[in-house]
Amino acid sequence: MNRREFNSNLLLAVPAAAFAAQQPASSLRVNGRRLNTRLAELAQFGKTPEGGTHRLAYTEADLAAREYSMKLMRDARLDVSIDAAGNIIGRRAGSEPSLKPLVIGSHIDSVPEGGSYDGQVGSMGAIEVAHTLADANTRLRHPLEVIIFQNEEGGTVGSIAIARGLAEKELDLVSNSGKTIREGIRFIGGDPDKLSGAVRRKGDLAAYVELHIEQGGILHAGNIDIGVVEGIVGVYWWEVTIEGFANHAGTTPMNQRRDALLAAAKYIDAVNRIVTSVPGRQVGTVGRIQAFPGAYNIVPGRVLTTLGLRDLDAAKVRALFESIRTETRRIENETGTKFDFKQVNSSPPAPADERIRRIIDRSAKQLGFTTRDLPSGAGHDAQEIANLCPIGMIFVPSRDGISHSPREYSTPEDIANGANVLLHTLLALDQEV
Ligand code: HGY
Ligand code: MN
Ligand code: MN
Repeated sequence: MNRREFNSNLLLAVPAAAFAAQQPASSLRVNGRRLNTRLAELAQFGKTPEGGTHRLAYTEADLAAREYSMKLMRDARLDVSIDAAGNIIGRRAGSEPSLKPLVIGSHIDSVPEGGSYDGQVGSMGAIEVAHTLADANTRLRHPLEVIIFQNEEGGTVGSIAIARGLAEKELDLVSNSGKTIREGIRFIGGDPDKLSGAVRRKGDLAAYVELHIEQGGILHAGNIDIGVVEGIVGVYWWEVTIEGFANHAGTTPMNQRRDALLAAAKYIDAVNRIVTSVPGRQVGTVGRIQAFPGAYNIVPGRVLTTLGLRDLDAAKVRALFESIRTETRRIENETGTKFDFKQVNSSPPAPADERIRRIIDRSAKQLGFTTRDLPSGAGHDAQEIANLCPIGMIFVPSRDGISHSPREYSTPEDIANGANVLLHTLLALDQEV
């Protein structure tokens, strides 16, 4: 007996009254075929030979995918606009205009050489929910907003712009596309000189719910349909510059070198050693490294690299960073180099709202799905929007827990399940907040 048969047999055994409570309040369901067809079409923008997606924010592929998504929003009878920060916003009025909007959405930009589901499932799923409501002529009490946040993979840039505003120094940061954030915002139709117009205040939104792939292996390994997210880890990034001294690789004795790449090797090992030295689920990653001048016959005089730290506990991240910094000071003395850390992203951890978690869990079970509570080891726009209103996240399984890879995959059935849970969570929130 498979999971679906087990669930349907289980429901037959439930007494009538309890059975009624088990049933979804509405018979509405998303159009799974339409949703998965659109995901396949979206994947064409920046498709890689390996079958993944390389659609960096602020590139031509991103622009084309944005145009495609705005067309789908219009087909779903949403009023579409782009805010000053370049976020795409689809709106539909509610029957009670005095209420604050219920917001759903995600992102469609990808990491370099990434997959076709991260962010995309939540963005297309949100549009599908809006389209299903329009097809059924179901108007919510609350206004509805579907938001596709810009440049989530560059550090939740679009949702920071909405939740707390972008500082001048952040606008000068260079994104994966090579454009500065300021140039990128202009490239996608925003106006970096009017960013205050994109900022929302606490209380401006009633609630935000994001559908997303798990990007980890808990649901797939446990054969569980839906993940109910407990909270999202804090995500902290630094650009790390290591200054040594470039010199002749043949005539410079080994004990007279200031080798920046040797210092980097000791640094990378230290990050792993320090992060794994304390119990818990914290993670530390060095994701990129470049050595200069970069020739066989020159001792590397300069290294550009990175540091990424994550945990549900911000204090633990601070402590880990201090330990790493102390260790790099020792490496400086040992190698005659100098380390500089420039923080480029700081997204604090965000707990999901208890009541929204219960509504997600109830909606999923009423639809006959199995559920499990779990934290998010990935960062999301939801953790920025948590500064404005209560948030919740719905996960669907990622095959073998693979993500940020062309091998990222979720089944069409799981994707449709997640969109149905998003639909029913939205309908319940519309009645309960
Ligand atoms: O990096 C992350 O966790 C997210 O996928 N942007
Ligand atoms: Mn994502
Ligand atoms: Mn991602």
